Amino acid sequence: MSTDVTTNAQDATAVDDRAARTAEVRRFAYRMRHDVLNMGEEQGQGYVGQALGAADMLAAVYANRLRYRADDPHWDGRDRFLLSTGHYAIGLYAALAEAGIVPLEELATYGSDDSRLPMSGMATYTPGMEISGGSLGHGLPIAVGLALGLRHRGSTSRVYNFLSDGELNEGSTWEAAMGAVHHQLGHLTALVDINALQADGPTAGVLSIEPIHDKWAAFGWHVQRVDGNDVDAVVAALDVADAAAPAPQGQPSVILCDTKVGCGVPLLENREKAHFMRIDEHEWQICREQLAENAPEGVQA
Ligand SMILES: Cc1ncc(C[n+]2csc(CCOP(=O)(O)OP(=O)(O)O)c2C)c(N)n1
Ligand SMILES: [Mg+2]
Repeated sequence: MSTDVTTNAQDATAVDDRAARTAEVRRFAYRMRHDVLNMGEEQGQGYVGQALGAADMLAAVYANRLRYRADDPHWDGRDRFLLSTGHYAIGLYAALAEAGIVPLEELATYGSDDSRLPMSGMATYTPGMEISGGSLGHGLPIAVGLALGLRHRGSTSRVYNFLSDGELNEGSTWEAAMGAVHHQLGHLTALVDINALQADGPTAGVLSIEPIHDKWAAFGWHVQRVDGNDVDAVVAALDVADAAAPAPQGQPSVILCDTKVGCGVPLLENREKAHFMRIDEHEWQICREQLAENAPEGVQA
């Protein structure tokens, strides 16, 4: 059976179903966070903080927006979701599993030898992983080329690029941002996880990106900035982005999402050395219990 999640801009805005969609996104994100904790425990460490922080963004795309067929990850009519940040793979695996593209039970193999789910995202290993993203700053350039190619072929697929605030320090990102506007790639949406963190410390200290709304706007993008852990706001922003450029010819959109590292698990929200977290054996269960305390309606805690 094919799961064809189809929500084009016209359908989404014509039908006032946003409350139902956001409720589903919340449940999806909650299950993703559980998956992330389970995968993290397999390794005892990892990029758990980013995955928990970005879960609402990923869920808003996968549970609400993206067109895909779970049983046919290479279906030509699919929307493309490009994860620039290979180290966020643990978060995308959770989304792919909840979307039915990767079997849920396979998450237990995360990071082990011969697994299809390596610690850094690899397109050749994992169904639904469109690009290998370890070298930062390449996602948006690839997205621009892909969006151009799809339009050339007459496709109506949209292209989403997920990138991090650290990637806004990369010159290649801004070359691509310029190219997207030059080529009027209206079917391209960039989602930036602004978690204010990088490997070497806070983004503000490494190389400040502000005023980031104005920079994207100056490059000619349609810009929105939202709380990336406010599911209503992210879902609404995706609706606006698609409605702003419903066709493959127009203004590309960027949604700047301010997120909290470790979101949903207070024990991890204020952790030092949050880029690559080491979590003690006894802490995983505490994390799960803390997450369950805020389970959304309709899911089993
Ligand atoms: C081109 C490139 N330069 C440097 C690195 C090393 N590196 C890995 S993660 C990272 C931090 C990037 O910032 P961000 O993605 O915002 O970090 P996070 O929020 O995950 O802590 C860096 C510099 C890399 N992978 N690729
Ligand atoms: Mg960051």
